[in-house]
Amino acid sequence: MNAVNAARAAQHKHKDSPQPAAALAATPCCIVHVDLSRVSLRHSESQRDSQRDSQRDPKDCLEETAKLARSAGLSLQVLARHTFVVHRISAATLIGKGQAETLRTLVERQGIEVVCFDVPLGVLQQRNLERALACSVLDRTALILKIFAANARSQEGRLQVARAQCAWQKSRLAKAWQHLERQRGGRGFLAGPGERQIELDRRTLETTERGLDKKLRKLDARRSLQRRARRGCILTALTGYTNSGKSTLFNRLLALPQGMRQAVRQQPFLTLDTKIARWRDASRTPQDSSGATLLLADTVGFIADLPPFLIDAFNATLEEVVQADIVLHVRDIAASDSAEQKHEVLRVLQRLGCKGRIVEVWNKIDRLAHTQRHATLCAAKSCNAVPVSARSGEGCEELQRLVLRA
Ligand SMILES: Nc1nc2c(ncn2[C@@H]2O[C@H](COP(=O)(O)OP(=O)(O)OP(=O)(O)O)[C@@H](O)[C@H]2O)c(=O)[nH]1
Ligand SMILES: [Mg+2]
Repeated sequence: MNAVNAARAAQHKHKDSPQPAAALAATPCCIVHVDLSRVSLRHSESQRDSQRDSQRDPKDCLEETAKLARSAGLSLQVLARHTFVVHRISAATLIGKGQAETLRTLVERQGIEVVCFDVPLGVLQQRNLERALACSVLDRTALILKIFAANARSQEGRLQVARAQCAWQKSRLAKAWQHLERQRGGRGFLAGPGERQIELDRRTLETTERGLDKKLRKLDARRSLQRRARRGCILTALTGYTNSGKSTLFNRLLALPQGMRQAVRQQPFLTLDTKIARWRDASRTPQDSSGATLLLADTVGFIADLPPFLIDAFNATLEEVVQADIVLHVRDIAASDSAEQKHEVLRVLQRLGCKGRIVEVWNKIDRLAHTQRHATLCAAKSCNAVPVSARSGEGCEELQRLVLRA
C-alpha cells in the first residue's frame, strides 16, 4: 500500500474504533535520521551527495523532520526519534540489516504506524523498508511535497506542485517496476510486462506534464506583463530558510493592517506564492531619493535538501528573487543550525542565478540570551548584517533606512 494511503488508512482505523478523543486524532510515527557522513567516498552515490548532514547536528535534523511530519497534513504524532549511522549504503534498504531489525523492534514495541526518514529514499528502498518494518514509510521528499500540496492556494501554486509531483514520479518510475523488468516477452526481443508498464506510465506522466506546462506558460506570460509594468521600480525580495520570519518582516516593514497581512505561523512553507507590495518609507512616500518606486516581495522559503525538481517547478515564482535589485536574506539567528541554514539558502540562490545585491538580515534577536545577544550584535556589525526582530520591530527602521538609501 502506498505510504500516504496507509497513513490515512491508519487514521481511519483510529476513527472507526471507539477510543478516547485524544487518541483519535493522530497516527503514531517515528522519525529516523540517517547519518551518511561516514559513508566512504568509494561507496558514495547521489543519496550521500544529497545529504550534507556531516555539518548538521542530528538533533536539529530530527527536530526539522519532526516539524515536517507534523505539518504534512497527515495528522502524525511523533512518538519516537532514532539516529542510524550508516557506513555503507544498502541498495535494498539504505540502512543496514541489523539497523532495520532494531527499527522493526522499536516500531513493534511502540505501535508505530508510519516511519519518516529524513533523507530521500529510492522507491525500492521504501518498498523494502515497508515490508521489513511492516508499516508505512515516508521519505523527506514525500513530506516536503505533501506540505507544498497542502499549502498551495493559488492556481499557479497548485500547478507548480502538480508539476513537481510528476517530475518526482517520473524519476522513480524505472525503479518502481524493476521487479517485473526481467520478465521478458515470449520471443526474447519483445518488451516484458515491466518495460511495457514503465512505458505506459511514462507516457501518461508526460501527457500530464505537457498539459501542466501549457497552463503554466499562460500564467507566466501574465506574470511577464506584470513584470514589464514594474519596469523602473526598485524591487527588494525577502528570501531565506523556511520559518526564518520573512512574512513577519514583510508585514512589519509595510506596516500592513490586519486583513492585508501575510499569514504567519510556526510551520514550514506557509508562504508558497510570491506577494509584491509597495514599500513606503517612514515619511510615507512610496519613492526613494532617486524617484523610483520601491517594491517589497515576500517569497517561498528554502530548506536543506530541497529537491531540485521542486526548485525547477517553482522557477516562475522564484523569478522575482532572481530579478530583485536587492535580496534581503532573512536568517533566524537564534536557530542552533543558523549557519547551515545560511549555507543551504546560498546554495539555492546560486542555483537560481540570483543577480541582486544580497544583504543579510539577522532576525529573531529577541530570542537571544543577554550574553549571546551582545556577541551577535558585534558580529553583525563586522559582517554588515542587519540585526532585527520582526516580532518586536527592533532594528526594522534601521533596515528600512539602509534599503531606502541603497
Ligand atoms: N521570537 C520571534 N519570532 C519570530 C520573529 N519573526 C518571526 N517569528 C516567528 O517565526 C515563525 C515563522 O514566521 P514566518 O514569518 O511565518 O516565517 P516565514 O519565513 O515567512 O516562513 P515560511 O513562509 O513558512 O517559509 C512564526 O511563528 C513567527 O511568529 C522574531 O523576530 N522573533
Ligand atoms: Mg512566509
